[in-house]
Amino acid sequence: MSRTPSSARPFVSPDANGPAPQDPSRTRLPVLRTADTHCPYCALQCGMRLEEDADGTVTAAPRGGGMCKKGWTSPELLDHPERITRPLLRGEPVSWETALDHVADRVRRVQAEHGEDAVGVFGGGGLTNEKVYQLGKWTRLALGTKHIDYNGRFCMSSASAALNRSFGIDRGLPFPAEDLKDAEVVVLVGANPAETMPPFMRFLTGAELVVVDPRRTATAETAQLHLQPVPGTDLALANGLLHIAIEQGYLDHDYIGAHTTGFDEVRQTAAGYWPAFVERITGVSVPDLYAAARLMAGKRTVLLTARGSEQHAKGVDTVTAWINLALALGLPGRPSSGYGCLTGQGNGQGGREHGQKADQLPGYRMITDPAAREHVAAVWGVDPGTLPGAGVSAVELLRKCGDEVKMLFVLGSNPVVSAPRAARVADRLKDLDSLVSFDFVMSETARLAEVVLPVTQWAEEDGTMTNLEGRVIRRRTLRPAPDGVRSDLWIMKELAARLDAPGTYSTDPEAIFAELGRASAGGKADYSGLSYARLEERSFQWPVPAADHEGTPRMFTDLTFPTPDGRARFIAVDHRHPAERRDSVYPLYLTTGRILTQYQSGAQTRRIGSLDGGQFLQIHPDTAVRHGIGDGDLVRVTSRRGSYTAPALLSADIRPDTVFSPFHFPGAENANAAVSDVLDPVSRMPEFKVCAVKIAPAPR
Ligand SMILES: Nc1nc2c(c(=O)[nH]1)N[C@H]1C(S)=C(S)[C@@H](COP(=O)(O)OP(=O)(O)OC[C@H]3O[C@@H](n4cnc5c(=O)[nH]c(N)nc54)[C@H](O)[C@@H]3O)O[C@H]1N2
Ligand SMILES: Nc1nc2c(c(=O)[nH]1)N[C@H]1C(S)=C(S)[C@@H](COP(=O)(O)OP(=O)(O)OC[C@H]3O[C@@H](n4cnc5c(=O)[nH]c(N)nc54)[C@H](O)[C@@H]3O)O[C@H]1N2
Ligand code: SF4
Ligand SMILES: [Mo]
Repeated sequence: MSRTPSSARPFVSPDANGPAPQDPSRTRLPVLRTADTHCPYCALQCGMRLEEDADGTVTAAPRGGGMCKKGWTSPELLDHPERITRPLLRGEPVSWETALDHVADRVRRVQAEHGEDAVGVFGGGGLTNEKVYQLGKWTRLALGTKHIDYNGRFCMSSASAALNRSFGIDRGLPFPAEDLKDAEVVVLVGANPAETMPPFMRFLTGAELVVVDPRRTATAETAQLHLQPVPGTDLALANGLLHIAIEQGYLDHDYIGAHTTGFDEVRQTAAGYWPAFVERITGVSVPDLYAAARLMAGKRTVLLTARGSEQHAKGVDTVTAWINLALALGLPGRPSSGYGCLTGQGNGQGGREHGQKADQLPGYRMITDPAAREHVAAVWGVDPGTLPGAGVSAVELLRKCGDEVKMLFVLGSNPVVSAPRAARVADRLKDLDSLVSFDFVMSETARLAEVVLPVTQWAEEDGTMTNLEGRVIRRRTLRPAPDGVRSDLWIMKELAARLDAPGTYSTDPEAIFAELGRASAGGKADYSGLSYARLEERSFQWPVPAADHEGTPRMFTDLTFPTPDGRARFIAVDHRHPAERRDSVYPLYLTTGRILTQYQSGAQTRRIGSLDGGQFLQIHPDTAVRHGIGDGDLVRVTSRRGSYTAPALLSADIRPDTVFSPFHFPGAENANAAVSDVLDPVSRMPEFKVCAVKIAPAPR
């Protein structure tokens, strides 16, 4: 196990992350087939060419742009020995007939006894648009339940809610990433792209960088200015920067007057955020606050937030505070300027638009809106009255398991590892009458399932994904799936047939995409002008409301916003402390995140031999000494909810009051055993990025 987090190494270049070393004794055979597709992992969706040799070996290489180590090694999972290729019923291989009949029978029995809402669905932001769309339809029509939500609730939900509130629309980046090359200043708030999307760093080489992160990360290494706040204090920081901007006359009054509402209240709130007061809350020095504000003023500045700033019980208000700052400086809509949020999962953007959110219908419509219900019901050929209402958010859905919810379908997520308060989540799932997992490996969640259904991987399917720029791109099949494996779409169709469900279900992604287009027409995320034929030529950024529409690379360029009055909204927000503060019993803050070589719950990347990186606890040397902990010692990290163990990685790159672990590792090493499940009141995002812990040496 390598204990060196990649953040301990300075960032060199995206190419330093790949290609994976080839076996020199292996002579390349003739190429059997190729496919131009995109990486299976993060929201950057790097363009990738797959080649299959005559002996079945698949290799991946970038198409023009870059790729990180995870992309280069992604084909290793296709023929992995741990890949599942037969349905499993209580761990025993069975035929598809048996498995599907069993699942349909379970649904009928659970619903007959406990009602339709006793069945739930937990989806994922890595699923294609076609899967997400059909999943939302299948849940509402075939299962007839309101209980659907997905892991994007853990990911994007705070930024989504804030974007909708301030701008009236939720597209992570309102401009192409290329535009960042012309920005003069980029502020990265709680984002570590040098590890989480390395090729993205090439867009940032022209600008002065300000990084806001409690750790000196590989990204912070490249910055002109690194602000190192206490976790959970970004809101105060943003309000403090606005205070200075007002005091120093950095505001764009014409912009504020003509294109926004609500500034007066925000100005009053900001007045209370004196620099010395902000320094006391955040730990960022007054001179650094002034330096940051000065850097941004009067320039083409882009503020970008990611999970560090968003995964808090006040995540929505924190993002709002950064948007307020951007509006006050007159940035959104101006060239190479503005606010954006870095989406995380492969289809994190499309995954939040087409109906797997508890309160949502396709095209970013709300399920509680009568007009939206009518439109979508007409496309689905059903009466609007038959559509269920809004369900509950991901954490709340998991909490209901074994209680109100008796049966759960999970696809595209591994919540036993990735959900907060993970031990309790596992207990809840064990309390279900039936857990059904669609996956291609035995994830920790699949291990608890009554039925596991083996599905295709990215190189074996067609579809579309919507990347972090709102760009709709094509996933293309390289080769058919192994014997025994079926697509997520096929399983939905088969189960719908067994349940005599209303509506039609398809296994053809192109046909589903066409239907998705109709369902999204007139919605905020309008895909109705797109078709596979058009996507054959190039990618398009939504909205694309007509077949001759060229897409929308840049939003708000005329300085109007899709709010009722056409103006962006300032919303006054105040700082609150994290739900748990440090005290004498739990004297440290735990924050969590990612390392370059592992992806999410690790279900995929932990199985790839050439990807290294194990669990660790990043800890300041002074803090380690106080606790009698040496480099490499095993440490037990305990919160009010639970504990995990990790080897210590002594590093002066982290604040002395804070420790950090990645969340990619299961079992005794699972950081989410300790993490808090307190939720943001608006987005229902759990507070992944800060809780109070104590640490002690653990016996080996
Ligand atoms: N290698 C790799 N890449 C990935 C993923 C992966 O699992 N592995 N996952 C993808 C997904 S789904 C996502 S959502 C993105 C996430 O991408 P990022 O948001 O860049 O990743 P994180 O590591 O979760 O968090 C970023 C930083 O936030 C800092 N942070 C912690 N607490 C705070 C705080 O209170 N304030 C501030 N300002 N910063 C804080 C952490 O120290 C961390 O360096 O990455 C995507 N890319
Ligand atoms: N402590 C802490 N916890 C966190 C975070 C954090 O920063 N700190 N970040 C949160 C964030 S931002 C996210 S996005 C979540 C992610 O965490 P998870 O939701 O657990 O995401 P993955 O690990 O990507 O799980 C995807 C699962 O679905 C399978 N899969 C992949 N593609 C498909 C498909 O097309 N169909 C089907 N049926 N299965 C598929 C994979 O094999 C894997 O088992 O974790 C959250 N958890
Ligand atoms: S940066 Fe993201 S999309 Fe690109 S190769 Fe790495 S994991 Fe894949
Ligand atoms: Mo995410």
